[in-house]
Amino acid sequence: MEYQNIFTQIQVRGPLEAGIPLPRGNDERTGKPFFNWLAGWFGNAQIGPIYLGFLGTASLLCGTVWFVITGFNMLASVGWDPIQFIRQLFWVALEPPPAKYGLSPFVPLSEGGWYLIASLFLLASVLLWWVRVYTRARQLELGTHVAWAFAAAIWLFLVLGLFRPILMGSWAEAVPYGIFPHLDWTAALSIRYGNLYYNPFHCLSIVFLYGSVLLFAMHGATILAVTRYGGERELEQITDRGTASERAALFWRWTMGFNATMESVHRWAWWFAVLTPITGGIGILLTGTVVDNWYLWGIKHGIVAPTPIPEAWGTVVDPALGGSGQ
Ligand code: 07D
Repeated sequence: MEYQNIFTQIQVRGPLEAGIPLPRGNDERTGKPFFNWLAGWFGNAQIGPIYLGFLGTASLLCGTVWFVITGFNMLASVGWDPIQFIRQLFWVALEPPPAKYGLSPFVPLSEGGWYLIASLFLLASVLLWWVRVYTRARQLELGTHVAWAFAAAIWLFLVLGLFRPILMGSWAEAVPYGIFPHLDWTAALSIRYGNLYYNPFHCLSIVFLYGSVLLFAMHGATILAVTRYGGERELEQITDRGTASERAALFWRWTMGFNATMESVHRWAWWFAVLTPITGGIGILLTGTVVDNWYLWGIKHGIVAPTPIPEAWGTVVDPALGGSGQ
């Protein structure tokens, strides 16, 4: 018999439990807990109880308002036809106001006013959820690492929807709500500012994104490989290094000459994940504000290998400068 699997196979079911009383009080819990076999494949089989509190409830309410405003605008855009709504779900959007309104908060509802209202609720929802994550961690007397990692993602979210539009002087710069429309927005931004691939912060962000994926796969695989020696009890292995962590460490020293420790691998993972949106946010903040064309910026700084341009084409001029290219 071998212990090798993708899904969790062992579902330990003790009595349903509500969790320890919290040292700081304020630990109300909502809902009667129950077991779910399918949930047990992916994590703990016990669902609930959940803590909602004021912040959680307010955040969910604001999120729902954003969701409903966005959904109804999308439905209106297909003439209130539910069939078309489903058929075109991937294409419909709630778009920000056009550039002529600048940063005005007073925009006709049908021209982006709804977008601004919805965005305000989304902002409130995300920020309230952050405070909830922070306060729950404090209540449990944990570190606040999850909250700060979430803050890094919120930094990119704020750059995309608030800081950059403000610096550019127009809400039109914000990202539309919609599945393909938000992807079209990324493509349009990349083309408009001379190809985002040449933005070094986009490069860095990709390094950390792919790096996070690689680290996650390496760490997940390593721990699964040593669970037969109790390796998934990582804390015990940190404080009293057992045969599982010894083997895991040796495996990596054998294969690549270096090993992270049972503790440091989590710091690697946290920093790689957090640096993805931090560097990304810097890159987006610079786009159109400090740098108008990343391709020309790349040529200027010797990053882009100069492509021989046929004589007849003349010099390349930043299209944003209104040059004709001679
Ligand atoms: C988006 C922000 C935090 C989100 C929060 C959540 C809700 C509620 C509601 C569920 C993820 C808010 C909550 C909204 C949800 C319900 C109901 C975090 C986010 C707080 N790129 N690119 C990146 C690659 C190209 C472009 C990052 C690769 C093209 C733009 C990442 C490629 C073009 C932007 C990345 C590639 C282009 C990015 C995102 C390959 C045109 C950004 C990191 C292989 C398509 C963003 C600096 C992240 C950024 C970004 C990867 C190509 C455009 C590293 C692998 C050349 C405009 N790209 N990209 O963590 O930061 O996102 O850029 O081609 O803005 Mg890119």
